Amino acid sequence: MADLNFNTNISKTIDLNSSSDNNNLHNNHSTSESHATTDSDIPTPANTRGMSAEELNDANKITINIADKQTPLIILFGSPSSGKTMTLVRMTRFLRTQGYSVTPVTSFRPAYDDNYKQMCDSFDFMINNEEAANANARINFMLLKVSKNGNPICQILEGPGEHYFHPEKPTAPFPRYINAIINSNSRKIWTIMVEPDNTNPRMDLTARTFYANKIQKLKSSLNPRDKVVFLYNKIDATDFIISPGVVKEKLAMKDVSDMYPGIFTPFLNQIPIIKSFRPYNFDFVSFHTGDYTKAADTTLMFTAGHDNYPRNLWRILLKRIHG
Ligand SMILES: Nc1nc2c(ncn2[C@@H]2O[C@H](COP(=O)(O)OP(=O)(O)OP(=O)(O)O)[C@@H](O)[C@H]2O)c(=O)[nH]1
Ligand SMILES: [Mg+2]
Repeated sequence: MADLNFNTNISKTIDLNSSSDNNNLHNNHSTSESHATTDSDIPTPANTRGMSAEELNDANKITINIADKQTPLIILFGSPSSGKTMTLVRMTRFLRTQGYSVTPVTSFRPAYDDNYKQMCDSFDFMINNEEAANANARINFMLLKVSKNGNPICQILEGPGEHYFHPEKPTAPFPRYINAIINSNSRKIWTIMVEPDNTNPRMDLTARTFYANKIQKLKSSLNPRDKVVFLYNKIDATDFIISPGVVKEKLAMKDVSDMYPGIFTPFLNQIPIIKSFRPYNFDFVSFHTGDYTKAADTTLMFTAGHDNYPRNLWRILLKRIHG
């Protein structure tokens, strides 16, 4: 079983020319407005987000610690700007209204990660804040524990999108810590984010095709008891909504399959009778974290979306946590 506790020595030097691979496909370009200053590979105070110099230079040096190996892990897997952080924010708000406790796991990152420490201290403030950047800038690499009446239900992991899929280095392998999670014995639910074709300039058709390839590879290394949920985020940017939380699911799935060629292929159900009523062995859910409006001072303001979206997602996650 892979060990989910890593240690590393901290180097103070940052080599701006260094890169763990040379698979650059596109030149770096700016993404959606909220990420205009954070998508570069060049370390700046805005995009270091608490990682050490060595970790920034080489994601394979990243140190994480998942102490609780018994409580299932929900991994928010997605490209940069696909909405992982805001999904976490939305789920936290919703789960708290349902009597769950949602708290950061303080031991997840080493003590030198000041961003993580501050994030743990000001988590409630960030979760309830109406300025999207307050969550986006801080909540980037974290582990949450969800409990009810003191009983742990699941842990939710979010990491920087580039670690899962880097649109400009689409064939780069996963950093070491993600491989360790893949190979660990913890029960895992992979929540794979997808989004419409017009919501993320970095995810053009070429990038989406590479993303689909990456998902195919991921599937081949998953433990057979791992579960997969496809989360179609930013559903508000599509025509598939009938009413809040009620979505033309078949059309939405076909849209994903067209936009990300081959993404569902490895999940085709092979079992003869079951495959006639359940063609794929994953769950599919449409999601809307909320609405984003620019205030006069250009601050991006967040308004939570309808409760039906987190309710639907939680119902599926609970089913997979227990099943
Ligand atoms: N229209 C729409 N936009 C959304 C939605 N959720 C997120 N966004 C937009 O996507 C941006 C990025 O969301 P994040 O949650 O920060 O994305 P992320 O996956 O955490 O990105 P990284 O941390 O860079 O990997 C937000 O600032 C919003 O502008 C949604 O439901 N609908
Ligand atoms: Mg994020």
